Order: sequence, then structure tokens, then C-alpha cells
Amino acid sequence: MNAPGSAKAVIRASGLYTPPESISNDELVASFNEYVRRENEKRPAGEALQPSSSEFILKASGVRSRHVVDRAGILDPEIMRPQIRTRSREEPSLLCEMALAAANEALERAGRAASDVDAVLVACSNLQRPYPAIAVEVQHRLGTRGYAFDMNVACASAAFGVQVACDAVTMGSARSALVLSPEVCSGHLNFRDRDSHFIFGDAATAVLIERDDGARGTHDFEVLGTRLATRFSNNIRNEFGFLNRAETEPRTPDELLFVQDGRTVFREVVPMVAELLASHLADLGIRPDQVRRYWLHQANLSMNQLILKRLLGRPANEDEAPIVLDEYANTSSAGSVIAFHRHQAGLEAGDVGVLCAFGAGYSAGSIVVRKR
Ligand code: CO8
Repeated sequence: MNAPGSAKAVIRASGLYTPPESISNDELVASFNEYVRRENEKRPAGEALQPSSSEFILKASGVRSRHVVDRAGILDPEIMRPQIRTRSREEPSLLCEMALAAANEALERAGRAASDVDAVLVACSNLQRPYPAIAVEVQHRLGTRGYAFDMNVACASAAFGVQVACDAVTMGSARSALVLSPEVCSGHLNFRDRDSHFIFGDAATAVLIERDDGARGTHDFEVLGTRLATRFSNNIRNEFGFLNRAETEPRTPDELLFVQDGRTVFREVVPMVAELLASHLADLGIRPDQVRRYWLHQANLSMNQLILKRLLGRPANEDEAPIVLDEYANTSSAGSVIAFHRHQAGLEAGDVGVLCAFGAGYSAGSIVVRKR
């Protein structure tokens, strides 16, 4: 729980960067199936690869398209990965650039200058390099004060980052903190894997959190409480790391990408998240049906529907639990914040909302807020 003593945290504003290029299911499937056709020409009949299908993707996940940093490389059956220009040390990194765009929107919406901010957290699944921290690079380019650091709790990173930021502003180690979640999921996705080639997209989000000093802003949400939970699982895993080069049995590049047992993840994470939300709301004295809006992690449409059915005892409608994964696919830590950023219409002062993110680890976080 955050907010010890009398200090409270407030979300002042959010920001979003959406890469301009996007890929529809049909385009992605056409590229994948062309790869399968070429590959099968080289394989014995018994080892033929199976084609993908847009119908399956929509039915299994709810995804219709995804924004990506590079469409051409992903769709080329000979390449099937984003082609990202190598930058000099003097240029901003790609993650820094995306995070800056989202951060600037959040600052503008809050009516704040970068110099008002004294903590920057880059909280995301896919960090571009171990060091220097992307967050310190953002701090430098944006011109914020204080300190900055990176953190990775997979898809739940933004929720964990918001709790850390709330703790910082309520405990006094910062007055104002930016939680940034730039995600280039396409860089870690195996576009030759039929089971997962459709799952992810790219985007960046920002959340500006301040110590509540009584001043009112147009986009304010008072943070009523935060709760995090983790439970170890190998069912979503990425083996990429600095020890790869030292391993006695070297692995191929494709073995160092995202892998999951999607069925098991679905089965195990739904009850974990429903229980987290139920207990968090109960401890705050809020019934699940008193929540006006749920901004859930955007991995799978049926998963979100099932979590809310467990929680509410009935299906939630799209107004209660908006969906952005149809356009964005799973943008890992950015997903629930994109839903929050784009779906605030209809909320009135006093309305309660819940931002909830979950993913690899397993990890899950719940942030309960009230519109001011
Ligand atoms: N086209 C056609 N058919 C297919 C395809 C395809 N592309 N893929 C699989 N099939 C077939 C299978 O072969 C299977 O056939 P059969 O029944 O004959 O064996 C059938 O469809 C069903 O397959 P699945 O059981 O795999 O399908 P599901 O209904 O379970 O759907 C999903 C698969 C969509 C993956 C689903 O299980 C899901 O979404 N699960 C939840 C996963 C989730 O939330 N994961 C979180 C990951 S995010 C995270 O935390 C990590 C962040 C890291 C960042 C990422 C960087 C890349």
C-alpha cells in the first residue's frame, strides 16, 4: 500500500507515443504464410510448417492490428524482424526517443515543465541496453532534476513503476516523478513462430505522478492505493542476456526470443489477477461494481473478460473495461496505460477507476484511483 501518513499521490497526466506504421492481421499472415511456403519447399513432407490465419488470431486474442517501429523488415519473408538503424553514441537511443515523446505529452497535459520533475523511471519489459540507464538518458535529454533509473517487471512494469513513484512522492524522495514505458516488443518477437507471431506491438507511455499539494489539474486522479503481487513461473520467458556468449552450449538467436505457454499463462494468471483485484478493492472498502472503469493489461481479450466476470459476477461491457489491444496488440507494460490514456471519457469527479497490469514473472499490479 502507498500513501503512508497524510501524504497522498496524484496522477497529474499521462502521455502516449504510437509509432506511425502498423500491420494488419492479413498483412502479417500473408508474410508468415509466404515464409512457410518457401520453407516447406526445402523440408521433407513430414516436417512441413503449418500456415497461420487471421481468423485464428482474432478469435484467440482479439488483436486486429499492431503498431510497429519498422513494418518493412517485419513483413519481408526473408527478414521477419524490425530493421533498426544503428545510431551513434551522440544520438538518442530509440527507447529514449519514444519515451521522450510520451513524456512530453504528459508534461504538456499537466502544464508542467521538465524542470518540475525530479525522478524519471523507465519501467518496461524490453530494455535496449544494460547501461547507462535509458532513464538517465531521458533525464539528460528532457532536462529533469534529481535521479533516474530503469526497472523491468515485464508487462506489469508500469504498475510497479507507478507504485515506486507513489512511494517516492509520498515519502519525500521526489516531488514529481515520470513513469515511462517505451516498448519495442517487435524486437524480441519471433515472427517465424506461428504460436506467437501475432501477439505484440510497439508503443510508449508516460504517467506523471506528484505529491498532492492541494492544487487541481484537469487530468487529476487521486491515487487511493496500490498493490503488487509476484509468483515465480517459467511459462513466459526470455533467455536473452549478457551470459549468452559465455554459455558452454551456444544457442541460436531464435532461442533467445520471447517464448510462452500461452494456454497455461491464461489459466494461471486469470485467477491470480482476479484475486489481487478483489482483495485490493475489499481492503479499500470498494465493491468491484462501484468501479466505474477498469483499465486492464492488454494481452488477450478473453482473458480480460474472464478476469472481470470472476470479479463482478457478470460480464463487463466495453465502457467499463475498454479495449485497445485490437489496434495495438500486446504492448507489454504500455498496454494498461494506453487504455487509461485513451479512455477517460465519461468519468466524473468522484468516479473510481482501476489500472491493472500483469505478465511474466508472474507479476501483477493494481492501482486504484479516483477522478477529481
Ligand atoms: N494460426 C492458426 N492456428 C494456430 C496459430 C496460428 N497463428 N497458432 C496456433 N494455432 C493452432 C494451434 O496449433 C492449436 O491447434 P490444435 O488445437 O489443433 O492443437 C490451436 O490453434 C490452439 O492453439 P493454442 O492453444 O496455442 O491457442 P490459444 O487459444 O491458447 O491462444 C494465445 C493462444 C492467444 C497466445 C493465448 O493462449 C493467450 O493470449 N494467452 C495469454 C498469454 C499472455 O497473456 N501472455 C503474456 C505475455 S506478455 C509478458 O508478460 C511478457 C512481456 C515480454 C515482452 C514481449 C517482447 C516480445
